[in-house]
Amino acid sequence: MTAKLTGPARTQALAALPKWQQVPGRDAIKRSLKFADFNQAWGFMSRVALVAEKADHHPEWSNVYSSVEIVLSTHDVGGLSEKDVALAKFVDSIT
Ligand code: HBI
Repeated sequence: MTAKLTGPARTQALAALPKWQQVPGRDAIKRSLKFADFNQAWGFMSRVALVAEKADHHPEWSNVYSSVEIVLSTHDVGGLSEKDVALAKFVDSIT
């Protein structure tokens, strides 16, 4: 089972993700992304989906044309874990 990130480890992990914001009212992080068009947005989502499925760790997200809102949290632990950090870093690495 993945451990919930707490204390200094959580602080340190979030400091490495400056493009992500904490979601008010829940232990989750979010990032809004804007692409040139729907094709670019869907291509991004496809890349993330492949990695997410392989890791068995899935984003909560929405897409409106060229915009993607992505929220990461680990449901199994009721908060943030290293799985969210890894997926956020992957998102950052391809954008
Ligand atoms: N995705 N974000 C997120 N959080 C989870 O806890 C999670 C998941 N995808 C699959 C998954 N857990 C499985 O381990 C089962 O809980 C279905």
